[in-house]
Amino acid sequence: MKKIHFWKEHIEEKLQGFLGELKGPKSLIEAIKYYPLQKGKRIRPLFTVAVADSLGGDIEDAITVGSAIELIHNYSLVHDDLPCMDNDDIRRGLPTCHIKFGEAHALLAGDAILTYTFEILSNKKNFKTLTEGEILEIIKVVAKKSGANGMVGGQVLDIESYTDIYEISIKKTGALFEACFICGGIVSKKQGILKDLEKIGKNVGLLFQMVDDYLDKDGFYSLKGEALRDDIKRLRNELIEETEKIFGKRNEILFLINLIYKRING
Ligand code: GRG
Repeated sequence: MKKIHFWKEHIEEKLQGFLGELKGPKSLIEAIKYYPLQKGKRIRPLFTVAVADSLGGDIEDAITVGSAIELIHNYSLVHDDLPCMDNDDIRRGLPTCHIKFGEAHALLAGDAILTYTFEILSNKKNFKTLTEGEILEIIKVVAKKSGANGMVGGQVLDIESYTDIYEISIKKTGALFEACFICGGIVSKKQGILKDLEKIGKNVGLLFQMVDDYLDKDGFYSLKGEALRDDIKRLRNELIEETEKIFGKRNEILFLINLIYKRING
């Protein structure tokens, strides 16, 4: 827990640092900073750092990559809240980005967060231990998992009321968690286990979405009702087993999985 707390503080500092360097019209910069600098769980970057920590990767580089993925997550929330999507007025107990800054600024802030993510990732000076090849690989993974056949694709299936909730969730939510795990592996120079890491990331995303749906009583809950609790428990147990196989019994990844799981018990 001590480690998680320390990493979370560093992720927040890293985000503040990156966003503090960004230049542009004042109104746009304010809208860009609004979500990423709010209090979030930072669960995605924490997984990247926890994976790197368990595999002997450089923590500072993992924090940089994780923070970049956290920016993608925040851009997706800005766009997800827009009137043309979920049309939400409140997020994290505060007015949503478009309510505070207007729709056009929120749309453009989301665009700029997305492009800034790749500016950060493509700057070799932001990394201590990664080769250009590894940086390129990370950029490719993050782009692919957040794009048309990943998070954005999942969002499209969702708004089209596509019926396969597993496919929607694996793409909309799981793909970014897959990126977190794969990138933790790349930072740690463990090419041989990237497929295994991707699988764990997918199932962590699925667990996250199932728990969220259980609490909101929608999505998977609409399909399964209270039986969803058993599915969540089963998936959590499978995940713990898979994770222990690769990382052993003492690591922060297990703690983060249980943090997601425990939300169903209030
Ligand atoms: C609009 C391009 C585009 C994509 C949207 C929003 C989205 C894709 C995916 C979110 C999927 C998701 C995780 C849904 C569950 C809703 C939810 C709880 C989102 C917030 O994620 P947290 O809990 O947020 O990690 P914090 O506030 O901790 O950052």
